[in-house]
Amino acid sequence: MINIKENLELNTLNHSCAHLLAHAIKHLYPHAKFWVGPVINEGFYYDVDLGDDVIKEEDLAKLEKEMKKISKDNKLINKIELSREEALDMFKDDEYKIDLISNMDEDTNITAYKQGDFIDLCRGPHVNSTKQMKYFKLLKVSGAYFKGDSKNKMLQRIYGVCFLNEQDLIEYLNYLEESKLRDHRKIGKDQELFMNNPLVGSGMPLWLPNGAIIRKQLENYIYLKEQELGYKHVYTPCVGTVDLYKTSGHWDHYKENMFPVMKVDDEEFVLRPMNCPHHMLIFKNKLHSYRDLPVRIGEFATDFRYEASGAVKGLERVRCMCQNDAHLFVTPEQIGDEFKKVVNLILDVYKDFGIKDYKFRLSLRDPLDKEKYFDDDQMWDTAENKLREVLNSLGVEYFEAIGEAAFYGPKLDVEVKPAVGPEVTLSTCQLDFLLPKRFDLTYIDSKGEKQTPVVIHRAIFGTFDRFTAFLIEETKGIFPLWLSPIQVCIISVNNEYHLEYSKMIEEKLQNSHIRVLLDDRDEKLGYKMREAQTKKIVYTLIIGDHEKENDLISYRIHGSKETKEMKLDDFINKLKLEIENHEMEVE
Ligand code: TSB
Ligand code: ZN
Repeated sequence: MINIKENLELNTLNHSCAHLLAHAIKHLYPHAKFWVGPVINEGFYYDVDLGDDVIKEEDLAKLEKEMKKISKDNKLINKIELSREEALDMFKDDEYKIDLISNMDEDTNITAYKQGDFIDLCRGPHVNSTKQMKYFKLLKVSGAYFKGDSKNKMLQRIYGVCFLNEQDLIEYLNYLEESKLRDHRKIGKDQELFMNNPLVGSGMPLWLPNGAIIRKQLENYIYLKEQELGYKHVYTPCVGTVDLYKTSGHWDHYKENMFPVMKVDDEEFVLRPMNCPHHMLIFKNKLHSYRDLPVRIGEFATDFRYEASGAVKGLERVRCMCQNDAHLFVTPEQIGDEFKKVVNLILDVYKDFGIKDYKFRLSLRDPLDKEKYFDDDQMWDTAENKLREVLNSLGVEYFEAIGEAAFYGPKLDVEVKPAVGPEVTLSTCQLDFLLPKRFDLTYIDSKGEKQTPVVIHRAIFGTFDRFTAFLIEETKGIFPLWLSPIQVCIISVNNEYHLEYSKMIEEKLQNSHIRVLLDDRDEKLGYKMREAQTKKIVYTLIIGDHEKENDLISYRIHGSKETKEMKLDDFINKLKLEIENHEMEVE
């Protein structure tokens, strides 16, 4: 979707439309006072103080009508240059404008823009006439504290968007509609996948039984893949002492992303933001020969990170997350091969999930940022060049991003483009020469000498949280069979005659570990079938006379109107196969 702020023409148009909105507000609410009305990526907004009046969603149409009227009037938009005194005098009754003017540098050229009977302090630029704003829409209204400070007065923020032609506006509104339909927070609530509660805290989702089923399937899926590739899984505590994170370097380079210290007796703990230090200690727990390497330590590990409250979003950006993490301890010669295996695992998983639209980002350090990055240019150059070399030999296309590396080393991040919204970083594979040194890790090489291993940090799903958010939005909550919280819904057409047979089917499915719901309510067939649809259940079985007499089941797949019939045992085998193969689509 187009970024309006970055498009020069749309930026000006939207800025002018913010003035058009303010003009209309002034007509309908003459006492209104305005704070700022900037252009944002998605259009524009205006913050307004309406005294005791409140603008609700249903008032937006009225405002749009007034905006259309002013637009039709074809008012010319004129720029007026003002001296500081003139500006202060012109807006003397408006404390918001006085605040703006007073905070301007002495040498700022102060300008205002006038259209008909409306004048607003503004830097511009603007379009020439109100007539140029024809294709706009007011989108929503919310509260916003003056200057974003909760101690200040609450203003009303009205959002809108404006395009150059009707087609673009319609497309954009359709896109917004689609985004709303896919929003994982809404689907998560409707389908009881996860919830939040302020008593637990912001960015700390609670996974409900339906969501937990999905997560468990993802865990089982990736666990098996990792096991086949020689990973050993561990469990470690989600806290560590401050000293642990001082040793790793997190304390010096990652502290602002961490929760504050907890003191218990004589120990100082932090909630861990990453699991690497724990895995380093597990490696260190015994002597290693070069023959043992690579050692691959995996964990589904809970981490806590301080994310700004405004950035927290559903399961996509959380403060408590579970990484599908692993640390691979390798000899320098093994880096290339082991890295390739990780990239192949990522590609394999993406193929299973039908993820096709993604880019590899080589995240490098910012050599000037000595605070974020460990200060050892030679180590960084070695790691970055090695990573480039591996990527080139792999033949994958990638782009470079300065300042996106972890503090301990460069990363290969995978940016995935979802059906709606901006790219998200899911998988990551990182090269680290630092932490093994800081933890004094060693292995014995073929000559019997001590060497330091290199560590590859990697997360295939990234976190289960973010990956699930992505899956919900991709599938619109219609999950593939193997992930679906309820896989089969059995509808007994008439309980008096068909319930017993339906119960037998339910039991057989359950014994085959298929997640089943028997709808034996005394409701009409059509009603029960519609409900199975809204619950996004993959298979709906309809059990009536025909099925009972012929020892059959009839089924419908979600979204299809076609009914097929089958012997129960064949149906069970078909489902088992589809589940085992992690089929994304079923027939
Ligand atoms: C891979 N130490 C490494 C690990 O060994 C590490 O922590 N890397 S990370 O910082 O890049 O995080 C791994 C993945 O977690 C990211 O690729 C991203 O997909 C996911 N992630 C990061 N922050 C959040 C968050 N706040 N909410 C949800 N997922 C997140
Ligand atoms: Zn790590």
